[in-house]
Formats: sequence, structure tokens, C-alpha cells
Amino acid sequence: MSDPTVQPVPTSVVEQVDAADVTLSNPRRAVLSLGSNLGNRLDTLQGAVDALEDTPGLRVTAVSPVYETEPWGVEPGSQPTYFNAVIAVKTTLPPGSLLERGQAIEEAYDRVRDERWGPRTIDVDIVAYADVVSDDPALTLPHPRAHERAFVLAPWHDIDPEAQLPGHGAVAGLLAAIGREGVDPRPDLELRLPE
Ligand code: A4P
Ligand code: MG
Repeated sequence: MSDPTVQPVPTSVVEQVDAADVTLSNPRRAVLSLGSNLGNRLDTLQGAVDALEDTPGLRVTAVSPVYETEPWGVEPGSQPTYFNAVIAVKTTLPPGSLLERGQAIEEAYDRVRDERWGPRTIDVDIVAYADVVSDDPALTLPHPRAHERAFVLAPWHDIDPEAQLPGHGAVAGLLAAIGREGVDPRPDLELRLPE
């Protein structure tokens, strides 16, 4: 028999509790990698930066220089070159919500997923989130290939020369070890940090 003194929880309260679950009380730092090799690459990268800045609970704190990079992981010459950049953010979104936001931005740019490492209008990857380490395939942290990619490490090093990649050590050392081949600065191009 049900206890008549226990009142059912009104739906609106349940919804508020669920909403509280997807924000943190303390902002965390995260590093995101942006890559584009289809369409107007610079405009798309800027659009992604702006969309991230427009996200409730997220502030973009640094935007790296732009690099033009050889496609990684595919036959040389089989895809257009990428523009890559890295941004630093402070956010009250937990990692899963940040991933969802990045994927929503990819969808807004009509990103087509038909082959792994295929050409794309925009790829938003979470490189690192605070010092979280996770091997969940849906969200691996840090990004499982960041430590071997100069197109991630070079722009990250530009905005944070002291940066550490959790589990891998100093970004400066990782970058020195792999070199910068195929990763060319484009000082003629610039992404704006939203005001
Ligand atoms: N996923 C797991 N961990 C993460 C994470 N830390 N950040 C999952 C973002 N996503 C993560 O990604 C596949 C799945 O990875 C997602 O469903 C997500 O839950 P995707 O974006 O759908 O597909 P993808 O990007 O083609 O696959 P993948 O393996 O993530 O590729 P990468 O590692 O992102 O590489 N060359 C140059 N020069 N510049 C580039 O930017 N990018 C890629 C893509 C390949 N070559 C490149 C570049
Ligand atoms: Mg990706």
C-alpha cells in the first residue's frame, strides 16, 4: 500500500533536477580542435567559434592562429588541405554536453559522415577536458590521437606554451618529438575571438 504522507513529485520539479544535472557549478577548462577541408574553410571555422561562444555556459578564452595542414590518415593528394585551429574554453557544461554541442555545430554545417576521416565542412573534437581521462568510445579523453597530431599540438602550443596533455605530458615536448611537417602557419588568415 502506498504511503499517503509521501506526495508525488510534481513534474516541473523533476525537470528542474534533470536540467541541473547537465551543468556544473564550477567552470572547467577544455581545449577543442576545429578542422575544415570543404567549402569556405575560414568562414566555417569562424562560424564554429561564434556558435561555441553563443553556447550558454561556455566562454571562448583563446583562439589559435590558423594552420593549413596536409590531410592526416588518408592517401596523399586524395583530399583538399585542411584549415585547423584550436580554441580554449571555460565551461559549466559537462563533457557529454560539450560533445553534443560540437556535434550540433557540425550538423548545422551539413557535415556528412560517410567515411572515417572523410573530407568535412567542420570537425569539432574535444582534445582535453580538465584533467579527465576516459576510454569511452563515445567520448575518449583526451582525444585518442591528439598526442600524435601536429595540427592539434602546434596551434595549442601557440595559445598555451605550458599546456599539458593529460596522460602524455607537455605539449611542447610532444610537438618537438613529432615535428611540424605538413602543418603550415597561415599568418594571412585570422580567427576572431568573439567580443
Ligand atoms: N569521439 C570519441 N572521443 C571524441 C572526442 N574526444 N572528441 C567520438 C570528439 N568526438 C569523439 O567522430 C566519430 C566519433 O568519435 C563520434 O561519434 C564521437 O562520439 P566523427 O567526428 O563522427 O568522425 P571522424 O572525425 O571522421 O572520426 P574520428 O576517428 O573522430 O576522426 P578524427 O580523429 O577526428 O580525425 N587531417 C588534418 N590535417 N586535419 C584534421 O582536422 N581530421 C581528421 C579526423 C582526419 N584527418 C585530419 C583531420
Ligand atoms: Mg571528429
